[in-house]
Amino acid sequence: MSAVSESPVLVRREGRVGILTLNRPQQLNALNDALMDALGAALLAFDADEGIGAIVITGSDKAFAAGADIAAMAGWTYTEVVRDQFITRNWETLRQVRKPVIAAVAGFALGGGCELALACDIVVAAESARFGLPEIKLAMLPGAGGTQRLPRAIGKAKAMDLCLSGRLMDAAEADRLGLVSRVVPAERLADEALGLAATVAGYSLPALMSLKACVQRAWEGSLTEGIGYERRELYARFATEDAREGMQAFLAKRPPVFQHR
Ligand code: DAK
Repeated sequence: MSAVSESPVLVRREGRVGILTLNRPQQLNALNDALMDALGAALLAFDADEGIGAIVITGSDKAFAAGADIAAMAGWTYTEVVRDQFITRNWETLRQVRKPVIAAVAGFALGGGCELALACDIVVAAESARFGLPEIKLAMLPGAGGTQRLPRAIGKAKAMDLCLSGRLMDAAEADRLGLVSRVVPAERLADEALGLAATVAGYSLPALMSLKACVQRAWEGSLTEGIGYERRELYARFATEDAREGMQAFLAKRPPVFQHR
């Protein structure tokens, strides 16, 4: 995927799809504060942009991201981490994004890089993708949601295996366990991810945001609460012009024209 500017995160758009490319290739896209700040700012800008319906986050052929930047992190003290709120300040901005976010992963997605992919809504993996939470090898632990999202994604037994052994898993295993949405040949990754994003971004934006929020409820909350939330969100669809258009277009046997309201 080409890009228009040089920074830790390259930003471009194709139609209604916003594309963010992690861009520290010499460090295998290791995540430092500058990169996470840039990523957060770009995510929020796309989320606020009426012309964007879905967002893709990708890396290089060799690495989506090989984790937090160990060189940067090595000097941090406990006091600094707590005082500066590293995680809440710039590592969890992705949680605020209401539009669908697709991770397009080739190569290493380790530590914070794996956690970043886990926090996306859809993960399209190249056959070259390698996932893992190897923080234990540094006497650390996955601290950007990994100990919580990985068990939810693949179950406790597999999550414990990965976290406690620090081993990597290939794309086929990640697919089998449900960590990724689909696996594609490496040379097809960009086309598959962008094609999927374009399809998603073509749907009604309010419906997409509502649907994403419903599935997040299932991921994070109880069934009873989730069913109630889903019901209210369904009722709310009937207040939108797009739902009327979608159903009328179906009945008239024509493609819908969504106005995203
Ligand atoms: N940080 C910094 N540099 C990294 C890096 C990383 N995570 N991963 C790779 N690099 C650098 C290497 O040092 C090397 O730099 P030069 O020597 O060329 O200067 C360059 O990228 C190429 O890497 P390799 O030479 O090692 O390449 P290989 O193909 O041989 O090996 C590898 C690839 C991915 C297997 C290997 O580089 C590796 O094991 N990397 C470390 C993976 C890892 O341990 N990841 C977990 C990091 S801990 C937090 C939030 C989240 C986290 C922490 C705090 N707060 C907000 C407080 C998360 C923690 C983590 O992710």
